[in-house]
Amino acid sequence: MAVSRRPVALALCVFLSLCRAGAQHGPACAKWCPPNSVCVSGTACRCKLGFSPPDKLITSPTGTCDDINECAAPLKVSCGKFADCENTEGSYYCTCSPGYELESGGKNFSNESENTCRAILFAVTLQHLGFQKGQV
Ligand SMILES: [Ca+2]
Repeated sequence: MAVSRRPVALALCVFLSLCRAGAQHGPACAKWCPPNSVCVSGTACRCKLGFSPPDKLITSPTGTCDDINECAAPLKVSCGKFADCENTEGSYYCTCSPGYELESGGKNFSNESENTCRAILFAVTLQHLGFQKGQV
C-alpha cells in the first residue's frame, strides 16, 4: 500500500517542520510587555522585582509596572534609629541621618538589622586637633 503512505509522510513532515520552527524561536513571548516587566508567556508579563503589581500577571498591553515606594506605607521598610529611607526606581536604600554615620564607614544599608548609625563625634574630631578633655 505505497499510495496511502505518502499523505502520512507529508503530514508528519509538516508537523515536524512546525515543531522545529517553534523550537527555533524559543518559547512564545509577549512582545508588548510594559517597561519594568518580563515576559512570562505569549499572553502575559510579570513586573520585575520592586515594581507593582508584584504578584499579578499583566495580560494586556495597557498594563503598567510602577515603582513600589518601599519607604512609604503600607510597605514602609524600617531603617532603624538615626536613619532615613530613600526610595529609588525599582529599589530603595537606607542611609544614616545627617550627623550620623555607619560604623563601617559605608553609606547605604538595607534595613534596621544592618543599622549601625552612630553620631559623628565632635569630641573625636577635637581630640584629633590636639584638644584635651575639659579644654573646650
Ligand atoms: Ca522603589
